[in-house]
Amino acid sequence: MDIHIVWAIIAAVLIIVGIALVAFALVRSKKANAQRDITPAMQESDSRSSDTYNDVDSTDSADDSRHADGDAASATSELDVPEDNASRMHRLRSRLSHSANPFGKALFSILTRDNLSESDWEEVEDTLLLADVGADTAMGMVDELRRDARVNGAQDAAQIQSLLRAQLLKAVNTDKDGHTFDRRLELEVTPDASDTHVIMMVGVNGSGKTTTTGKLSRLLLGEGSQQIVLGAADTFRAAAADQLQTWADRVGVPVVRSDKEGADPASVAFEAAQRAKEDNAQVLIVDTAGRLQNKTNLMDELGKIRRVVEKNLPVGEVLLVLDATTGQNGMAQAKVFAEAIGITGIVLTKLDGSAKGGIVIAVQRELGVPVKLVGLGEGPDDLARFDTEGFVDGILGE
Ligand SMILES: Nc1nc2c(ncn2[C@@H]2O[C@H](COP(=O)(O)OP(=O)(O)OP(=O)(O)O)[C@@H](O)[C@H]2O)c(=O)[nH]1
Ligand SMILES: [Mg+2]
Repeated sequence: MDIHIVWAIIAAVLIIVGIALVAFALVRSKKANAQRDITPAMQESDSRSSDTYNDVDSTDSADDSRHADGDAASATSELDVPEDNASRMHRLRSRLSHSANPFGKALFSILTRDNLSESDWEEVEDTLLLADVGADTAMGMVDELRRDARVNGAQDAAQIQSLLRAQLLKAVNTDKDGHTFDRRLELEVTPDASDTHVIMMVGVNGSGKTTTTGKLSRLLLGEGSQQIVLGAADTFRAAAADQLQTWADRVGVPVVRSDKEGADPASVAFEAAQRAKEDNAQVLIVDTAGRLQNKTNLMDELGKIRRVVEKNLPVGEVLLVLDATTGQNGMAQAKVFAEAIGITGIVLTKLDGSAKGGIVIAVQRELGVPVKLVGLGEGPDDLARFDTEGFVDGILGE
């Protein structure tokens, strides 16, 4: 065949292939544009996370799930809707009252005896001690009950019952100096919508920090918070960030994290604060490690996390997460945290598995800060605001 004809055929084939490739590329780009129109926010957040968070990943779980099927509406419906507040309170109130050791019943049966003797009063004190209310509080309550009984001349059972209830409410609601506790979270005390409120979770390992971080984000979403960011500043265990991510994915909350085990937790916390600030989020919750090589390291690290977060945002709340089943042992650890970094409130977890309800009174008196939240189970919505009356009713066995 003539060489010119061969070249002409090759040129024709190349031109056809070229045209086909250009047509294919045009169809692809048209499809991509259509996709972008459906989820503009998604694209914005993607470019943000790849531009700004190279070392520390910022994963926007809601956006990721939208990527997966390219259908924003169906992805949204896959997210959990946290339980609303009224139903949560109703469900957990009875669990809270059952968690309290009904030592009030025992007290009541002693107090309704005729002519209380010295040994009866000792029995009252022992009952309080057994319920873990702490020695000082037990003595104080006995003194007040004795005085009240004399002053009021309480004779009949109903009178004694209401006296006891008032005493217990006072013990649960006031600190050592008689000041009434304010159980509101800082974000409710200064509810300026333009502010980002930072909550740091601290406590020994296994107390329930990560679980509570997840549950708290659900509780706040259920109460109407629009945007929450989580910071996975526990880099001691690689799995810790995954654990937090799982919680976040369920409600579509972004997590700022590092996948490197042993990464600097303070830098994760710093990035998290930066992201929360840039996003104008209402709340940033920072999960921290409960264990390091030693106690001093842990306290130093928590201090550093706090300082770097405060370069961007003030830390309004430091919640100490305490396992109620550890009783008086947990108290010693709690004091170390309180002294080293200062705390603004307590989350008492695993109250569902504890019959030592008196620990609420003891820990508040000892640390001088209120129990703001209680964990009442392993379910995602098993976290509640502490409800004093429900709790005291439980103590009284009502
Ligand atoms: N029954 C019950 N279990 C709880 C509660 N809160 C947490 N837990 C369980 O306690 C265990 C430890 O919880 P985590 O949230 O991992 O504890 P942590 O403080 O983050 O632990 P580290 O990350 O190791 O420091 C998990 O199995 C939780 O399900 C609660 O209120 N009730
Ligand atoms: Mg944890």
